[in-house]
Amino acid sequence: MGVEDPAVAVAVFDAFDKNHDGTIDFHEFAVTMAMMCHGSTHDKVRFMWTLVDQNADGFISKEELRKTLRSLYSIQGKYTNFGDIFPLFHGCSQDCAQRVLANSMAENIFSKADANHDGLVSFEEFHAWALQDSSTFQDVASLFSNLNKIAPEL
Ligand SMILES: [Ca+2]
Ligand SMILES: [Ca+2]
Repeated sequence: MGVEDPAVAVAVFDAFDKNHDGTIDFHEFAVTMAMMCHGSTHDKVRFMWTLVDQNADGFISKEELRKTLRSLYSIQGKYTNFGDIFPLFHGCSQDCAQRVLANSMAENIFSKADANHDGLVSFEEFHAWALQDSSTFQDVASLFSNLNKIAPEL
């Protein structure tokens, strides 16, 4: 499939494989994508959480967030030239733009979501952040929606 980081590929797979039988059927995929487009904020938060908390320890580390965002931006980078959207990246390689975008988004989210400053984001913190900072949350949600485009490769 078209995701470079194996850990993210596994997490994407798990998130779609609702009945954990090791396969993703079209129904599971359609249900997940419909939820990502039309679901409540809570549903979207839950879905994102499953993907980002790669070691399933109940917390998001900045590294987990950065790696997930990196993969999501690399998916977006297949369809988008970042230099066209962000003048800042004009003349930068896609790889460089993806790294910078992922790092700055991870820093941005952590600075707002890690309310108790323990260096980790709990589910409650993540959920509270999604409600408070809805414009950034929507940006991230639209990145997750790009998973739709790699569906044929899954
Ligand atoms: Ca974790
Ligand atoms: Ca925290």
